[in-house]
Amino acid sequence: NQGVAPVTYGQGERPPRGDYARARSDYTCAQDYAQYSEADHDTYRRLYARQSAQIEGLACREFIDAVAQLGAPDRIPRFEAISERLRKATRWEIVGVPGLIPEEAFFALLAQRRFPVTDWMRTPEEFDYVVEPDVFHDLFGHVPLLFNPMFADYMQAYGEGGLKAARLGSAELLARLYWYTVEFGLIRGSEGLRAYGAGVLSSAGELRYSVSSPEPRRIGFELERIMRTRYKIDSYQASYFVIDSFDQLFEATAPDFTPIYERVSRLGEIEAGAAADGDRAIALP
Ligand code: HBI
Ligand code: FE
Repeated sequence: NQGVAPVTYGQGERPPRGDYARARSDYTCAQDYAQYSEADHDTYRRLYARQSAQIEGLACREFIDAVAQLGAPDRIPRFEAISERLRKATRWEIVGVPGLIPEEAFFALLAQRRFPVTDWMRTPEEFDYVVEPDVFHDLFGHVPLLFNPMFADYMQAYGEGGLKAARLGSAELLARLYWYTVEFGLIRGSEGLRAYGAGVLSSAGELRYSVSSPEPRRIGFELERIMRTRYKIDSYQASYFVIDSFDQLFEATAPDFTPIYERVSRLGEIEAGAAADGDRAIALP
């Protein structure tokens, strides 16, 4: 346990929260369950109650069917208890991390079917918005869909693709793919337009906004278009990308990305809310 240097995130000037001194060299750490105050458990209970009350009709069916796997809704779950169920379902497990970790360490964990879950809880004052992912964002937003076999396979393929991209210096393109699928992705299935991205599912306001507001642009999933598109980290998304199925997402990670990187770097970036040639616009029902 030599401890690791904390990672600065976003513009890189804000030192992250979390106690990186207790992390192993792969940035993982045991969930420090003793750190949670009654206020922390109460914050979890209130966040869970607010989000779970609004998922019907807004979150995708696969998420709604799996969210109960988090266990009791009134206290912060023990990661090991969730991992026991998750291993049986899709051979994934969740591991504690002190907060955001460097991209390569993050990709490496996903490639091993180990999802990093930040173990600190936001303060009651941050109830509506916390800048960095906390234990609620990671557990409620990311973990339920890891119980879905196809999505679970996509997440591992994404991690493997990320390791390759990092070696090619293209990790930013993979970060955009993560942003517009795993964090803010929408899916249009038999029930209509629904959210599957963790950033949307764990947000009080953006969940409804993403699938029902006429304001944002909604574009059919297209890998190169996504890799060209910049994103904003501190407001609702100006554009959302829509898949038809998790199979489609998994298939998209199959090809070798190298030629895609070359084309993307030649074609140039697209601003978060802009339209681009060839966009397949997805209309509201
Ligand atoms: N670290 N703990 C943690 N959780 C994330 O979701 C995360 C990260 N580091 C980097 C990162 N996400 C993104 O840059 C990915 O696109 C790699
Ligand atoms: Fe996240």
